[in-house]
This record gives sequence, C-alpha cells and structure tokens, in this order.
Amino acid sequence: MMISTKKHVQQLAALLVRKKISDVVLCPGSRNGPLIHTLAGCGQFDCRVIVDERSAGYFALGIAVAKNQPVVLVCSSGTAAVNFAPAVAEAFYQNIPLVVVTADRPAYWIDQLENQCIRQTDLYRNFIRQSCELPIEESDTQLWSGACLINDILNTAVSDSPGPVHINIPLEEPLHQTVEAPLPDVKLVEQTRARITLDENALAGAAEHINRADKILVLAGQSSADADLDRALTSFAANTGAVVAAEHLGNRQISSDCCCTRPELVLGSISKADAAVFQPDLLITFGRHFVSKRIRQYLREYKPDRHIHVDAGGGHMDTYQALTRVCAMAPARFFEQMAGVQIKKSSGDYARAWKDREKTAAQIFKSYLDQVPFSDFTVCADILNAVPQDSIVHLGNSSTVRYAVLNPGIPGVTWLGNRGTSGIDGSVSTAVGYASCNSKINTLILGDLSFFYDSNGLWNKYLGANFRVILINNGGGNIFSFVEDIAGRTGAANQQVFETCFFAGHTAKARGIASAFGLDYLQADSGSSLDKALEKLYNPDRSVPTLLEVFTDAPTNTQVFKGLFIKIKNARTNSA
Ligand SMILES: Cc1ncc(C[n+]2csc(CCOP(=O)(O)OP(=O)(O)O)c2C)c(N)n1
Repeated sequence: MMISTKKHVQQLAALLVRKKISDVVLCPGSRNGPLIHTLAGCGQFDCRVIVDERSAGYFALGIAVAKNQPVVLVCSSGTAAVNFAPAVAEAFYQNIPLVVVTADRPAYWIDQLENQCIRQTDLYRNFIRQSCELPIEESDTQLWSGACLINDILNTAVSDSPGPVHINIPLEEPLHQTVEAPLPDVKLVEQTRARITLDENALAGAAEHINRADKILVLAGQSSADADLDRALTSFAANTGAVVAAEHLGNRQISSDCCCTRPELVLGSISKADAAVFQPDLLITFGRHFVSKRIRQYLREYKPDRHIHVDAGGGHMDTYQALTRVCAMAPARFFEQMAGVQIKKSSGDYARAWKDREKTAAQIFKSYLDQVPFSDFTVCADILNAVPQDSIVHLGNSSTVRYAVLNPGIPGVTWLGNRGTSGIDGSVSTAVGYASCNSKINTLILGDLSFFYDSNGLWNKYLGANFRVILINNGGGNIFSFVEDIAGRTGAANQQVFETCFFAGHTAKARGIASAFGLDYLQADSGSSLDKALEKLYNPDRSVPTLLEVFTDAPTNTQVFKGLFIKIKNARTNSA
C-alpha cells in the first residue's frame, strides 16, 4: 500500500482503522495531499470524493445517519474548511458523529500573506464536541502526544453521546512524498462503555412522580428507529396511561392506542376553553427537535408541574421552561426501567382525550383535503399517498416538513430531515449521502429555494437509481406567507419588499439541472398530471435517479394552508 510519509497522518489512519471507522469523504486539494495519499492509498477505507465542501459535509452527514457510525470528512486549508461549518453545526445539534479533518499550514505561516491560509484552530468552536490540533514535529514524544489526542477525540466521536469532532493538522512541505508501507503500529486507548441504569432510590423517586401524575405526556423528538425503545415505551404508556406524541421524524413504531402521530392537528384544535384538558402534570421528553411550533407555544403557556428530559448526553433542554430533572441515560433504558416499577392503574382518560381529538381533527383534515384546490397541501398529501412502504423519506425544511407532519404516517417508512439547525442549505446533499448507503427507494421532498440552494448536492458520482427528488416549485419561499408578522405586516406595508426580500420570487426551473447531473425529469402542474407523474416516478422498472418538479401557485398555497387551521379550530368552537 502506498501512503504519505507524514507520520501523524499515518497514525491517524491507523487509529481510524483500529476504531473501525472506515467511511471517508475526501475533498480535493493539495495541502490535504498527505491525507488523500494515505486514506485512499492504504486500501482500508471506503473513500468518496466530492468537490464542493459544503455539499461534502452534508453528504458525509447523510452517510453517518444511514450507517449510525462516524464518517471522516477531509479537506484542504482555507475556505474549504469553513465550508464544512454548516454540516458540522447540523451534526452538533443532531448528535451525529463526523470526524472532520482539516489540513492546515504550520502556525508560523498564518496571517503572513501565505496563500489559501486562514485561522483554522478551533474553527468550529461553537458547535463541535471536541477539537484538537496535531503536532507538526515527528519526534517520539510528539508522535505519542499526537496518538493521545487522536485516541481521545475518536473515543468522543464513537461514544454513546456522539457528535462532530475536529482534527486540524498543520502540514509542512513536501506534501506529496509517499512510501510503500503498511500503516504503523500505534498506541491504542480503548474505551469501555458503561450501561447506565437508575438505582433503587432514583426508581422509587420516579415512581412517586408518575403515581402523583394523572396526565403524563411523553414527547418523542427527532430520533432514529429503536425497537427496544418502542417496546419499552409501549409498555410504559400502557401501564401509566401516558400518551406519546411523536411526529414523523420521531420514527417511533408504537401501539396506536397510546401514540398520537399528528400532534400538530391536536394542537391546532385547542382553544382557550379546553386548553387545560391537554395540559400534562408530568412531561417526559427525549430525542431532538420537534417541528411543531404550536406544541412549544402551548407547553410554555400550559406548563407541566414536572418535566423530565432523558438524554444520554445529559443535556439540559428546558424547551418548555419547566424542566425539573435531567436523566443522563439512553431513553430505551429509562423506559424499560420505568415500565417495571409499581404504578397505580391509570384511568386512561388523558390518552383518550388526545386520541379522540386527533381522530376528529384527522376527519376535518380529510374532508378539507377533498375540497381544496391543487396546492402544496394537496400535492404533499398525494405524494405521501404514493410513497412506497418500507422506503426512506427526506423532508426539506420550510413548508414541506410542516405539511408532511399533518399527514398520516406510512408503515415502515423512515423519516429524515436536517432539523438540527433547520437549514435549507444541505437537504439535497444529505439525502444523496444517505441514499448512497442503501438500496431502498429514497424520496427527497423539498421547496424550490432549498433545491436550487443545494443543487450541487446532485454533482457527484453517488446518485443511484433508488434516488427520487420531488421539488415543489411555488416560485419562492412560500413559508414566509404563513408567518403573520412577515406576510401580514410587511406584505401589507410594502408588498414589494415582501415579494423580493422574503419570498425571493424567481422563475427558475429545474429541468436543465436534472439534465446536467444525469437525472430523468418529470413535471406536473395539476392533480391529474401529478398522479400520472407519481405513477411513473415509483414504477418499479425505473432505473435512473429522477426529479419530479411540481408547479404550484403561491397565493393559493397560502390560502389553503391557513384555511385548514381555521376549519379545525372552528369545528371545535362550534361543537363546544
Ligand atoms: C441556510 C438557510 N438560509 C436561510 C434560511 C431561512 N429560510 C427558511 S425557509 C426559507 C425559504 C425556503 O423556501 P423553499 O425551499 O422554496 O420552500 P417553501 O417555503 O416554498 O416551502 C428560508 C430562506 C434557512 N432556514 N437556512
């Protein structure tokens, strides 16, 4: 095997192998030559190459989510490293392990008018789990120190509470000297993972809180599939009468008797008169972000007496300004233990209230859907009706994800989205990275600004026949028309500012981009053309990645979206 002569780089590669981290995304450059020579040359890594670093970062994130394993991300110096920042931030807020490796000039050349050279030390300091800088000298002491730093940082990346880590490597010329040699034997520091459980006292305390609460609400934030967690959660809810509210991105597969999968519909129906019915005595949360803004507003106003947040990393997430306890353990372990404690039998009234309300709101949703004109709302429902079971759906930020969570779930579907920071800059790249790791159908649904922003995500060799993009082109950022303060105030005061500076109206179409990057192109602009296009899109014989562009009318979309919640709320007021 041919590897770089740089010894710190050799050690890094050797330790990655020892830690079983084998997925790599390389971005071309010269300063990172030693890394490229070694990682691509030693034959022990699965290397992909992506030119655009912003896209590469998100692509790597998609692989890390798909494989539930750390992915190494390598770039040259300068703005190349800065372009990783959005994906690093997303990884930080979603607890996704990325091992970011940036090549750098030696410290003495920084700010000395050297080319492609910026201050890279601690570049991601506000959203990185751990950072280090390897020594430049190759003495035994410096190699020992380098190995210690790498062991420490890789152990963080593979811990039970993972996240992105950054290794900055100053490299002196010559950069491209290679040697035919195996990776070196290197000092390995292993890590023992402990299984954290609650002791008897903590269990008795928790049982007491549960027994004191008549109304227990569990909020399952964005998470990945976990059968152990689902089992434990189902028995916990059955024993305690708790209701579990889980949006699609929560990826929970639990009994529908206790699970409310469309909490946004329930929240949209709550009025002042019946608000107290849904107020929990005890709130238990786990997972990451919730899409629903209504749930945050509601729980901040109607606070629970107690709020327990369960998080392996022990994060203090006081989202509802009512946090009373943090349980630093895996949610599956927490609910397994909770399901085993002595708990008084619940009446089940609270869970029934949520489920009944969800049922009524779902009926209103359905009849509304049948009445309203072709719009993003009907398009999203049609798409989700057509999505194959047991496939992957990637939701773009902005209105797509909001429409999606109003719809029923789909059996066997895994739901994904960059909700860590809700950026519109990496949805395509993340979905392409994820899709490159499996053979299931992967559908990315997103808006036009999000699509054009990250269309470079299609510029790589890893697009497979399993990849489908559905671009809902409403000519701008339609979401801003839903925000009363923006559309209502700015729009009324200065329509032109709204149209150009918020909505960012445009007439771009995606056909040319599809052809540039080798995707088949379909389009639709009505209910019937959409049905036909969806049939073609999901035809089992389809053997090329395909983009379906659906054209809708922004003012109609806004009217239809706002009308739904008026309908749901009015139905309650009329029946109260
Ligand atoms: C990187 C980044 N820049 C800006 C924003 C602010 N933002 C949120 S939604 C949005 C508009 C998105 O428009 P589009 O993708 O067309 O979806 P639509 O609103 O039409 O559903 C913008 C600019 C963001 N979330 N992320």
